[in-house]
Amino acid sequence: MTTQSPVDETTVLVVGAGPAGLVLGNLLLAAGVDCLIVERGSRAHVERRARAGFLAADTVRVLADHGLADGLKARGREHGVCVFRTGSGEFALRYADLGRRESHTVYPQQELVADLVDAFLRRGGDLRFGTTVSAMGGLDGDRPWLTAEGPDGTPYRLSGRYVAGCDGRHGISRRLLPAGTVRRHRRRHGVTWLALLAEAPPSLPAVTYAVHERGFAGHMARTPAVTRYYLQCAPEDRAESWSDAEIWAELDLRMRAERFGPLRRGPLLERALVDLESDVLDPMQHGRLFLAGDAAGLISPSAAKGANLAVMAARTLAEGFAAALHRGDEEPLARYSATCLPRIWRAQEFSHWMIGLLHAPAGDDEESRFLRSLRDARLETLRTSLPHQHSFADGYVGI
Ligand code: RFL
Repeated sequence: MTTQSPVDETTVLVVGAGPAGLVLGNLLLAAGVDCLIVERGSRAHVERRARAGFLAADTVRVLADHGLADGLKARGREHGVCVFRTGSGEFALRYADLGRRESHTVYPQQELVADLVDAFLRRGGDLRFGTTVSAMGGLDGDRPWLTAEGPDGTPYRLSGRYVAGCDGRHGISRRLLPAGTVRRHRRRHGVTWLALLAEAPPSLPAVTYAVHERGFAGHMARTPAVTRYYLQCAPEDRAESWSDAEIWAELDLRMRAERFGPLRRGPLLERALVDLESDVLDPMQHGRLFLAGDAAGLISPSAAKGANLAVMAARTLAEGFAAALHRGDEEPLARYSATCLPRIWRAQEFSHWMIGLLHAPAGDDEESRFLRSLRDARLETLRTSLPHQHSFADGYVGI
């Protein structure tokens, strides 16, 4: 049930009910800080939006420390191996036995979001679905405000002591950091994926990355009945222009099904194009506005870091708000960007390296040939060098 409280004054106004906003909201309530979450989508929409699935051990610890991990402990699955398939064969990297010796928990993002919504409402939180923030102001003063439009379309004002912009890459908050105070760091990686969700059990026991002359293909378990696949495609492709038959044929080819065994097919529940892109703002705050998650630091899904970074930023921000409000200590909030950005940049660096590990241009020009040979050398180093495997394991599962 959506709660609709008459109260329009709170302490922390949270925009967006994705992983960042919901973790922040739950941690604030647990710390005794009033907050209110405003979310544009309906509850059904946010609880069905399939995206991430791989949660790092650090993320799971943060959730468990705050009583938010019951669902993922009960239904998530531990995952500690990834496999690379190339023209010369395949090799498995048991990253849970290397480096930090940590594994992922595979738990679909929409199930985590549903658990977080449920926990927030059970704690008595005020969560307004179907409500869009259309304006924000007073960020330089001590009483910032938002204009929100609820399901009936009537605008109303909300005010608080702080605003947390957790409204993702297309949200309003990131546009309100004044030009001149914030520097944007952006890269479009020149790679496009067709992201697919198949109603089919995983075909393979591990995440499998296939490097093929026709482009990258990936296989990632989500649940015992649903599997995510990725197919690199041309940037100008349209998701609908791929037929189901073409998708499965291309997956078979790139995953080398003839050699390693067939993929389990099923209806495609979702297909969407994802342009691999990074977009980091520095600082992630201005006055009383603080950004968290994709709003502050979009990362390509190549290394499955986005939802994890969102949870970690929400934890840092919750601690900052609690320190300021309970102890009058503004220092952690003042340092918020400086605390988060090194973590974001380490994840960006690893994610960027993964893009170069898995992709290279197909052309027969000199540069394409050079980049393909570099990619092949990287894969060979990873296959044969134990120090590189330890370092990969740290970057892959660390956050
Ligand atoms: P979200 O999840 O986008 O939530 C933002 C929310 O803000 C709302 N909103 C507004 N509400 C009110 N007023 C407005 N004006 C508003 N504007 C926006 C939106 O409706 C939305 O509900 O951002 P958040 O919380 O920062 O979380 C980020 C993660 O969702 C994202 O990083 C991950 O999904 C990225 N990602 C992955 N991350 C991982 O850690 N592991 C993975 O395995 C993984 N796989 C993926 C992914 C992202 C993918 N896509 C779709 C790019 C796989 C894919 C295909």
